[in-house]
Amino acid sequence: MAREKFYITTAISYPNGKPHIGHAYELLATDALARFQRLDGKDVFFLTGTDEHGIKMLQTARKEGIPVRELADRNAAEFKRMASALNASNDDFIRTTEERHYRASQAIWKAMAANGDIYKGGYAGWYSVRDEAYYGEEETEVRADDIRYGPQGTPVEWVEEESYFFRLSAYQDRLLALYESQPGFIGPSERRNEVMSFVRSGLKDLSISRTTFDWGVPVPGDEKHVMYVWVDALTNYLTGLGYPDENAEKWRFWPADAHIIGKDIVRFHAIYWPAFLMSAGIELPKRVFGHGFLFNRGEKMSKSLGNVIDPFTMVEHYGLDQVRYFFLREVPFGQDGSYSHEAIVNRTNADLANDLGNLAQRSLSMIAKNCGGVVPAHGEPIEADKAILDQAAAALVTARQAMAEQGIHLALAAIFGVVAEANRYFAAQEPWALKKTDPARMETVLWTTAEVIRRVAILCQPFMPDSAAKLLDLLAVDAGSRDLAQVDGAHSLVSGAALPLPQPVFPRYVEPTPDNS
Ligand code: ME8
Repeated sequence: MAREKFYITTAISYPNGKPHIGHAYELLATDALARFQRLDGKDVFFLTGTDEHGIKMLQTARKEGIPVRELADRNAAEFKRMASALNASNDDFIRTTEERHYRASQAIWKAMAANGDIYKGGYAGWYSVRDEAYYGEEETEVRADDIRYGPQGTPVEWVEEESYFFRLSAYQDRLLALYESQPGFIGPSERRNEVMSFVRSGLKDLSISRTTFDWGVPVPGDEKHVMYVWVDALTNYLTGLGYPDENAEKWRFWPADAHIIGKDIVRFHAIYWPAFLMSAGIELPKRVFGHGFLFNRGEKMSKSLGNVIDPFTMVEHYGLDQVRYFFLREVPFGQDGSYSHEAIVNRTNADLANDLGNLAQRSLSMIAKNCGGVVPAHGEPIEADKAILDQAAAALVTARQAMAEQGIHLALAAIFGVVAEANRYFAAQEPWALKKTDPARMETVLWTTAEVIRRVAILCQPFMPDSAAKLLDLLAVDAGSRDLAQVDGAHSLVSGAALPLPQPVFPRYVEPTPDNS
């Protein structure tokens, strides 16, 4: 039977600077969602990349005194390096300056034009270069500094030029019908409500081309114009699957199952994108999920505030899986979150080093010492054994449900709930005391603990791939037996199987001192 397909994407980032922790956060959350579905037997395609056109890129290049293509090349390389530093499992990395993307963007443009949705006119209105967005006058305000700002707090400038328009106003009712009939189209629900009220308040036609610069995809048949950057940017999700070649091998992944993006760009994904697709006669994605923003100790990150934390430094300093775990566990996915040194250290030491790491190290060391280095035997289970094994099996059900709705933190809470309970189980059963009084029961307790660790480790793979693999290696679980379907009693550890010598998997974070830094 053909496996069910699953197509997931991140936003594509502007490479006008190096990647920051917000970019890293989105990528690793999406990676966890992709890995989860892969381990759950789906045929997954995961796309990320860079959004290289637009005025913001041009202005940054001018400021640096370099050609814009050089800026794009330099920083796109940094985004690729970040994907590998974060152990992202993306299947492709798209750059919007690639030839394949020009083809896709021009094809969707032609399809929208053929549907009668594109016309030429003149644009006069406000534009934010930082957001690469057009705003209605009523969405802007002049502040005390005499500068006019848009709804995201970025300055806007007056633009007046000849432009092609997309008949967005014609899609208002169809969009509202979409949100009504497919309540899961936009998540979380606060974002859905915002979009619905924006669309209800009325949609104006959208300016979709510019003539005052040429850094963009040329408009087919009128090369004086380049496409508005968001028209080409959104199309990346199709380019990645081979569009416009609908016979492309990867086209079978369309429609996207989830576009994972930040809350600031929900309007583009939940209004413009489905309207473009309807116009071009292309199936709509199933879900757009807007995650929250990360703040450094509650302050918004910005280059001028000097609190932009480099994800490379963070991973080097705290460890990759520690960083992955921290962000995915600490920040409810969909809400804003804050991070600080103390919070990362606390999660690293409390959850990983103490709860999971120590439990594995203590139980596996006891097995090595007292059970001849093989998986111990296990007798008739008592209620406590059954309860902890059942909780581990139930965590899979919870995690599946949560991950299907991007509740990444809920999945991790269920998994680490098992770890906390397993620690209580281990302490209450006192296998070290049983060693003298009832060695057979000691073996059952150690087997049960090791089996719970096996289940937890399988479940941890999407979030902490390397560390989970190390745990599974310590339990001698072979590479073909690590799918989520194996988190059950039918695939339990087999008594008598040889185990390698236990090694610590989750080091404690120790504050650097002048001597050891
Ligand atoms: O918006 N915390 O690119 P981008 C969490 N090119 N997420 C953050 C964040 C933060 N502090 N800062 C940014 C763009 N992001 C467009 C997207 S998609 C067709 C085109 C998120 O480099 C942001 O919300 O400004 C977005 O999802 C992604 O990082 C890229 O942001």
